[in-house]
Amino acid sequence: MSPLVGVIMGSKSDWSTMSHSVDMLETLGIPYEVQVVSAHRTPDLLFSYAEKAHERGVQVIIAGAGGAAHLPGMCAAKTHLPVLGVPVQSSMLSGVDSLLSIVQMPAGVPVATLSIGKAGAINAALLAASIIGHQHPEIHTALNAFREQQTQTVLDNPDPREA
Ligand code: RP5
Repeated sequence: MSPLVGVIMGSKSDWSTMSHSVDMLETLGIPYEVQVVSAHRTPDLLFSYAEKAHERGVQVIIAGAGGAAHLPGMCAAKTHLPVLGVPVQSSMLSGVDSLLSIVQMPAGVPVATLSIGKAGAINAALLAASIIGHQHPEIHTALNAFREQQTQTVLDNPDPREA
């Protein structure tokens, strides 16, 4: 099946964070593609990726980057697809640099910005499921099942002292 979600990241060093997006996409049964695409080191590749993603059937792009994180914004500038930006936790500034680089887009070129790190990567996949599920009801079904299981896990484990 052709990919519905494109997961891109600025460096292989982002994989330990962005793998959480991929894990959640797999949990929900969403076909995806994944690739390193750097805004700074491979700008031409970024432009061609963003311009051609919709031709492959991609409906949402998840873009993770750290530091001077221009990848999500530049990607959004070259596609009409929704771009979900994940700020990767950087070693020097703990990801605040990544967050601020992604979140404050000028009016006219939106990036839906998630939280820093693992939580943002997981939530990007869940948000992609919400968006794509309108055309693919089985994805909404999988998303609802995940949420029901998450709720039940909390209800079944009310004692915070137990592992
Ligand atoms: C960004 O620079 C990447 O997204 C990564 O988070 C950061 C550092 O990249 P490496 O030097 O580890 O390749 O472009």
